[in-house]
Amino acid sequence: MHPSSRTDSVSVTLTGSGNYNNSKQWRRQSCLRKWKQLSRLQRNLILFAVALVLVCGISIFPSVTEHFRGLPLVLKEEVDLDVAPKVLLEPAKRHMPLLPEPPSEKHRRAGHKRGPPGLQNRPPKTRNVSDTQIEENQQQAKKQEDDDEQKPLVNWRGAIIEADQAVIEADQAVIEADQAIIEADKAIIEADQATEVGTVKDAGNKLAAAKQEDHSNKDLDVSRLEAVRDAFRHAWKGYKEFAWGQDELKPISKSFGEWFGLGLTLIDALDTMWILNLKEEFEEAKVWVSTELSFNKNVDVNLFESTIRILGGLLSTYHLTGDTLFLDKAKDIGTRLMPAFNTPSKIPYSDVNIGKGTAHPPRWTSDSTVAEVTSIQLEFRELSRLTQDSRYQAAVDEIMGKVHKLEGKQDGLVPMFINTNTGQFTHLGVFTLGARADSYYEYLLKQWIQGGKKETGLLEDYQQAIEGVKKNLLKKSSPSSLTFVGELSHGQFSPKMDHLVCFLPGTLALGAHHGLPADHMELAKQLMETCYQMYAQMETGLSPEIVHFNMHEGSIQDVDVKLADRHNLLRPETVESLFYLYRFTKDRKYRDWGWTILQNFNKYTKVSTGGYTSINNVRDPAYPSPRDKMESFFLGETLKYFYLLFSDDPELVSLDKYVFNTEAHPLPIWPE
Ligand code: DMJ
Repeated sequence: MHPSSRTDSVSVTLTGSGNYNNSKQWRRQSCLRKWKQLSRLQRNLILFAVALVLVCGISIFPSVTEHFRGLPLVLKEEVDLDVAPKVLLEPAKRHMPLLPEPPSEKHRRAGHKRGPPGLQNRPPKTRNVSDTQIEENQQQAKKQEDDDEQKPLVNWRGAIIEADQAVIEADQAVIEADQAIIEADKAIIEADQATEVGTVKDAGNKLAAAKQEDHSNKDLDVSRLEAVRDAFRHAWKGYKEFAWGQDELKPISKSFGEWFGLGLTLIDALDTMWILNLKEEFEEAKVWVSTELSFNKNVDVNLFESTIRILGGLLSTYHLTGDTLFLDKAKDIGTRLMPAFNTPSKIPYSDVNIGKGTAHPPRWTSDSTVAEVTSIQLEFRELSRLTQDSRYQAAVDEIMGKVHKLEGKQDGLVPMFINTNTGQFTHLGVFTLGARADSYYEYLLKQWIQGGKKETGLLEDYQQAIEGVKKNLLKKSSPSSLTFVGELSHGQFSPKMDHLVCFLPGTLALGAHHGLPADHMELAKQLMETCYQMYAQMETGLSPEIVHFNMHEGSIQDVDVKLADRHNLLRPETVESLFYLYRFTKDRKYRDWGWTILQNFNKYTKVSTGGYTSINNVRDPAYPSPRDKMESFFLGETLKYFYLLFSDDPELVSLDKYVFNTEAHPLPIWPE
């Protein structure tokens, strides 16, 4: 039976033919008509099939919906990224786990969260997907992170972006700072280059200025040197004209004074002429020495004065010229002076008759002056060295040995008198660096230098004495606080200072030059200033013989000068010290000070007809009151030190080869 089989088949025709009407009502009536035409079995089969489809559809619905639910998010994100990159998206939504994480794992992660909050919002690992899926998810997440890192302005990671931004900004700042440093470096280099150029220019300018100054200083120094030579010529003119071969010129009266009758000024001035290169004058003086000078005379001479001026002058002239005439004469006078040492104590008498060969103390006393008996050593020691006759040196060394051990010193300071019979100090308790003691200190140092710095007893005595000066005699004046060297009389301090004390700055500086403590040089500078002020504060600009310093607060000026002390004898000590200070410091102020002093000598002591004169009153420029006497040391010392002060040649009597005696006659430092 074939029709039943056709009836059991389901034939569903969904589309009609003929007049096609696609309205909703026509479609509803058509479907109903066809449903009614079906058999009961067909209808049940169709209902069953529909029910089956519904059941299946419901069972697979979640995975399908989830599948289709995830896809658009990614697409949306991609769209969002492209279109609206700054839109904030929740990190948790982006990496929403397909299944919730087990609480234990979640807790474990939370306990190990590190870093800023944004960094802690990392997607938890999924547990309900395969490893591939996890990997894919991780790769996708990483890719996204990488992408995001490529696009730092995508700020879904909020703080991280901000942190990154901060890092970027910081990096940027570092870069900018680096750039700034580079710029600054460039600027510095440019500035350096500019400075170098400037420095070179500056240095050039300075060099030019220095050269200019050097030139003008040289011109100045040359003219000052020439001024000293002029001064000497003028002094020599008066001496030659009115006092030739005599001891001293009396320039006002155009005559001469005799002391020893030995041509004192001429001999004292010999080495000065040599040093000043006054050849003509030197030659004529030499002729006189050669033809006229005789020590075979029945005259009393002062041991000290004739030693330092005559013996010293002849020895130094011999060294400078090499002419044995002067050595022979030196040996002659030295030998004639030796009787002075024949005393009970071996402390020499002050006076010797060089013709008779007898000696004696001054008529009124048996004392000698300490400075006199201790300031003849350089000359007699040198005479022994030159003649190989030790008697000269032995005589003067014996004095030093005795004085070294004598009682009566105070902190190395010595009294002013020593008895030729007992060999003891007398007039104890009075201490000065001025008259009668001054060159004792000077010769302690200079003998030590002369002998090659080996005689440590001399050095010890010198250093102890300087400490004694500091302790007992140094004070400050008012109002200018000048350091000065006063005197001590039985424990009583007196602010009295002789111009003679102004040898001390030079001697202190010399000691420092030869290795003694630097504070000696400091003291030398302070005292140098004081000695200059002794000139500068006077109306004539010339120092008196003695000053008294004011120590009371509120004093108007630092120095007072007693009527009896207002004279100036053309003494050298301040100029001598200026020479040492300039040699060792090269401070031009010392030259300028010297120049001022020389000008004032020219102004107030120069005698128009020839020569210079001592004056009675340094406080009266209108009438300084000439004394009518030119001391031999003005030519022997004062003018020589002026010349050496203004000379730029350190080899012109090098202080490393020579030591000046107390009359400015240079004697050689003994070779080893
Ligand atoms: C010079 O004869 C010597 O310098 C001596 O040491 C002190 N007196 C005069 C100069 O003033």
